[in-house]
Amino acid sequence: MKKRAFITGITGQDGSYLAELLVKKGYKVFGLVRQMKHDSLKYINKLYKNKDIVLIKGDLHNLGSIKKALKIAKPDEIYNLAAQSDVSISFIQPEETFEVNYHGFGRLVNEAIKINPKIKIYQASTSEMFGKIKPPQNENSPFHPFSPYGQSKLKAHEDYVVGYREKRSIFICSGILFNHESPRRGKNYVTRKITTSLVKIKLGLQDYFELGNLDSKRDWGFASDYVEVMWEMLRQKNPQDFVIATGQSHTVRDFVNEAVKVLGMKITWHGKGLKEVVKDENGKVILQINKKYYRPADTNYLIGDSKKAKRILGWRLKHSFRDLVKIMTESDLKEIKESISK
Ligand code: NAP
Ligand code: F7E
Repeated sequence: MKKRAFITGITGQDGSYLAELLVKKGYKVFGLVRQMKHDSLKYINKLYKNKDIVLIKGDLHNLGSIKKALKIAKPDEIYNLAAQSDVSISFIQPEETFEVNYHGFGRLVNEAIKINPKIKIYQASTSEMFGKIKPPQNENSPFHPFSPYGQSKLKAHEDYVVGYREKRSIFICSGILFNHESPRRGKNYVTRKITTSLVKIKLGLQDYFELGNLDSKRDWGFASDYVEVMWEMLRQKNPQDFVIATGQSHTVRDFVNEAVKVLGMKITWHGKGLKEVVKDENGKVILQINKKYYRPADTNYLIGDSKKAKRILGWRLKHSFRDLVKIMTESDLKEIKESISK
C-alpha cells in the first residue's frame, strides 16, 4: 500500500518541491491549503490537475479544519512547512507569527498523535533560532533568536519537538535549515527581490531598487536540494534534529554582484552606510539604501555546520552559491521576458 504524507505549506517554495519529490517516491500526498485560487496554487497546479496530490482546505489557525484534514489524509508522515515565514513581518505582527508558527503547530501535533501515536512528524525549524550566536552554528550551538519569527520557531522546537520526543516518545524531528532559495522564493525575500529588480532594470522596466542591510551574511543554498533531507530525517531509526546548510556564507552585497555578472551588467559601488549607492555604466543610480528595510534587530552572520547531516543522512551540496544566483537570475529573466511579450 502507498505511504501517505500530509504537507502543510504545500503552496510555498519548499512545500511544492517536497510534494514533487514525494509523488516521485510513490507517496499518496495530501496538502493543506488556505485558498483554492489559481494564483496561490501556481507551483502545484500541475500535480493537482494530474490528480497526483489531494488538496484539503484548511488553516493552522483553525482546529476544526486540521481535524478534518487529518481524518481525510490519515497520514503516516507529516511535514509541517506552513508558517508566517517572513522575518520582517514578524516584527510588525508578532502575535500572528506566534499564533501560526507555535500554536498552529501545537494544534497539528496534538491532533495527529491522537489519530496515530506512531506518526512521524517533520518540523521546519530555522537558523533564525541561532540569532546572535557566533558561526559556525550546529546542533550543539545554543539558541538566541533576535526576531519574533525566530522566537516562535524556537518555542515550537523546544515544546513540541524536543519536549514531545523526550517526554512522550513521539517520532518528531526538526530540520534546522539555513536560508534556501529558488525561482519559487517569495519576492519579499532579499534574493528574489534582487534578481527580479535587476532583471527589470536590465530590460528597461524599472529605474532603480532599494535594499536595507547589505553586510548581512547568509548561508544560502538551493531549495530543491533541501527537501530530500526532510524525507531522509523521517527514515532514521530514532528521531533527531539536523542542521542543513552549505557551510559557506555570503553578504547581500555579494549576491548583488553575482546577479549583475549573470546579466552581463557593469556596476560600481559608491559611498558608505545609508548613502551607499550602485551606479550602472552610464552613471545612473540603480540601487540605493532605504532605512525602512533595516530590521529592529538582524541576525547578521550565519554559517551552518552540517557535519552531522553529512555523516548520517549523506547530505551533500549539489549547487554552489554561483549556481544558485545563476538559476534564479536566468529564471526571472525568462519569466519577465515572457510576460512582456504576451
Ligand atoms: P513559504 O514559501 O513562505 O511558504 C509558507 C507556506 O505556509 C505557504 O504555503 C502558506 O500558504 C502557508 N501558510 C502560512 N500561514 C498558514 C496558515 N495559517 N495555515 C496554513 N498554511 C499557512 O515558506 P518556505 O520558504 O517554503 O519555508 C517552508 C518552511 O520552512 C516554513 O515553515 C519556514 O518558516 C521554514 N524555513 C524556511 C527557510 C528558507 O530559507 N526558505 C529556512 C528555514 C526554515 P499560502 O500559500 O496560503 O500563503
Ligand atoms: O533576509 C537583509 C535582511 O528576508 C536576508 C526566511 O526564509 O531565511 C529567511 O529569513 C537578509 C537579512 O531572509 C533587504 O536584513 C537587506 O539580513 O531574505 P531575507 P531571512 O530573514 O534570512 C530564514 C532561514 C527563515 O527561516 C525565514 O523563514 O537580507 N536585507 N535588504 C533584506 N531583506 C529583505 N527581505 N529585503 C530587503 O530589502
